[in-house]
Amino acid sequence: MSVKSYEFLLSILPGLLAVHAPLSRSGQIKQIGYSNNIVGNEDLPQSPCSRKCVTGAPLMLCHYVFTFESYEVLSKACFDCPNNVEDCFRPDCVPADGVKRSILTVNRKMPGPLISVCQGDKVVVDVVNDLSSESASIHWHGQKMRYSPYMDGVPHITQCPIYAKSTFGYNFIAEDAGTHFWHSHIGLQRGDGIFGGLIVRAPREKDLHRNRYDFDLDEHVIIITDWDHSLVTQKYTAHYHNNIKYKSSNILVNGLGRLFGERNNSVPMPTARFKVKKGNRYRFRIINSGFAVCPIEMSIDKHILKVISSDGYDIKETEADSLVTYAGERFDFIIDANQPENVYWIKFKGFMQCKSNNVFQAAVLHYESDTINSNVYPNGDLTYKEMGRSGKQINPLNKGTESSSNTVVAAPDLQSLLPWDETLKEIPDFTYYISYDFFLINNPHFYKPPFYDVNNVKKKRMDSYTPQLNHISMKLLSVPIFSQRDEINEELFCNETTVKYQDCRNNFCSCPHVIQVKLNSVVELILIDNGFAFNSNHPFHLHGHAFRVVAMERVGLNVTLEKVIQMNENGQIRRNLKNPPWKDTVTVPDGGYTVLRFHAANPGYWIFHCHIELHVELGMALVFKVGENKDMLPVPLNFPKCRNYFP
Ligand SMILES: *[C@@H]1O[C@H](CO)[C@@H](O)[C@H](O)[C@H]1NC(C)=O
Ligand SMILES: *[C@@H]1O[C@H](CO)[C@@H](O)[C@H](O)[C@H]1NC(C)=O
Ligand SMILES: *[C@@H]1O[C@H](CO)[C@@H](O)[C@H](O)[C@H]1NC(C)=O
Ligand SMILES: [Cu+2]
Repeated sequence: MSVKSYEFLLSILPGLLAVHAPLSRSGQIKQIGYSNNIVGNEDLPQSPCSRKCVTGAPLMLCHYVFTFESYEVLSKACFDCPNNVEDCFRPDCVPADGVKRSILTVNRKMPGPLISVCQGDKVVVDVVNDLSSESASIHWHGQKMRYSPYMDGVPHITQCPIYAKSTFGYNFIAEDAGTHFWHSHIGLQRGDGIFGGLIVRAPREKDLHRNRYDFDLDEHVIIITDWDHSLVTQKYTAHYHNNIKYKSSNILVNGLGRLFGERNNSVPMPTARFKVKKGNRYRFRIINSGFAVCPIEMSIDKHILKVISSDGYDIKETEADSLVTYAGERFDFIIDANQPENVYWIKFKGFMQCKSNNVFQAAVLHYESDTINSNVYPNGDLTYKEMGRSGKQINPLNKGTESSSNTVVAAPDLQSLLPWDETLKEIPDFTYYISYDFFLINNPHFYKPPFYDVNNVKKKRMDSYTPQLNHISMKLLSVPIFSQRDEINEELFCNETTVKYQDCRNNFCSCPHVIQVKLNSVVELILIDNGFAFNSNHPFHLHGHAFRVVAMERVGLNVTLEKVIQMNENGQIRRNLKNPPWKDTVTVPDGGYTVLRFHAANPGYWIFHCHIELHVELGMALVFKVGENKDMLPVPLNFPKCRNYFP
């Protein structure tokens, strides 16, 4: 079916929905009944859009209703979970790790519905915001939205927030194949449960790794997240206003987990379980949906990981004992089920804010066999200490190419299988430094001179640090700068040059941070984590584009912008331009730099931000304006608008 006929069908859809398919809380199947190509689609793995992707076969329109709601872990829908394990898998039961708390859900599931489609399918998601007061949004992480930049899901940038009690219909073509995910892009909602997988498959014959595995199943998607035992906002206000240091409480794997060791659940909770058959090779897909500073190492007892892809871009197959992922990253890897039929631990070890409580989690790799029943676990309890695995590790924490024993997500350690393109020309068109750290400044969110000034509140007791990019905190406007760009006075935009006179190293600077780049130029970003305040780690995500990772190095415990500029001018930053991997989310070693190249070919306003949820909420973000307003696609007629009002 051509894109044109989609457009026609979409134009008549809203009316149909109103007549035949009132929006339902449970997100039930909408049988629109027009053509076999238009299907309503629940989130079941066997949903019609999740199918074998074949070249030339008809594309589909995959329609979902996503209802946002405040909900509870272990609600009454869970009956006797975990005493009766089957009850934990009843409809609407969110078992999590067995600790009751308030959460936010889409369709009373966590993770929310898995969207699994073929490349080129049309995805339509009606987001019904049934929260009592908060607004909502969904970002489709990994989709560049080349033909629908207004569907990027970033409130105040590409659209208005979806207000409580209103519905917004997302509608885009799944152009970018790979392992992706969707998540709320507002406040701290991802941390409270608003996230889910988005898998876009290309026909198998286009897959460069097609002969390396036998199965690529939705049930082998692994979504991991760090987890808390109360609403995240509560933890963060305590962190910032009462100096109660933020510590993660657990890690969940596909929404499941257990408290191991001395924190154990009195009745053990079920963990995630991934079934395989001996003799086969499986493509697994891991998505890190974490929200705090919690890099997670994964390994599987007695198995190796053959990593083949990251963020939807193929890389040369690379074997590893363990793999570290950061918030927002995805990796695909192959597992050979070549061990004796048994159950094996899949181990997840958390670092940084997850290390404080020795947070870890486990799931089960289960070889199907007549003698192994579905509730069997590998023997023994687990401890944090046993979680790590020695040997080759991909994407290690705060390490770069300074040592040849590290395997980082930059060439030559990981190599793209995609051909040369313009991003690899020797001299980029535009080089931009983005330097950051945590700063002790009078951020009015935390301090209020003269009453409690940063200098007169006792040090150590009440230190609240502000993470900033080039000493600026991103300030969102009430008017979305993309969808209502005609109403914006661009003199409001700032960058480090325009705020120079404000002395932002000593004063708190907050403004709409927008960097303009020429359409179709090759942009090089040099990201620098100064690393003075304390040891941390920030994964960065660029919307609307993917990038090549051409360098990644740790310089020392700390490094200044000036030092990196000098290194660059002295030719000491070695860029590896031979097959550097493509990604859309990448880490930067603390006290070091990562160098990215992207081709600014997608006109629009695209946010670039740290993927730690609180950090972006505090303004650790900026926007790339790619091209001029006239180069950008118009928003659809009647696209929602918002702005301040003064009588
Ligand atoms: C839970 O931990 C306690 C204290 O360490 C221990 O006595 C008990 O056996 C553990 N229970 C389970 C089910 O592992
Ligand atoms: C910073 O803002 C000024 C004033 O609008 C503009 O001339 C300059 O090009 C901007 N710099 C960048 C890198 O966008
Ligand atoms: C910066 O790193 C050096 C070692 O490389 C260390 O001696 C120094 O204390 C660090 N400075 C700060 C402010 O952390
Ligand atoms: Cu951050």
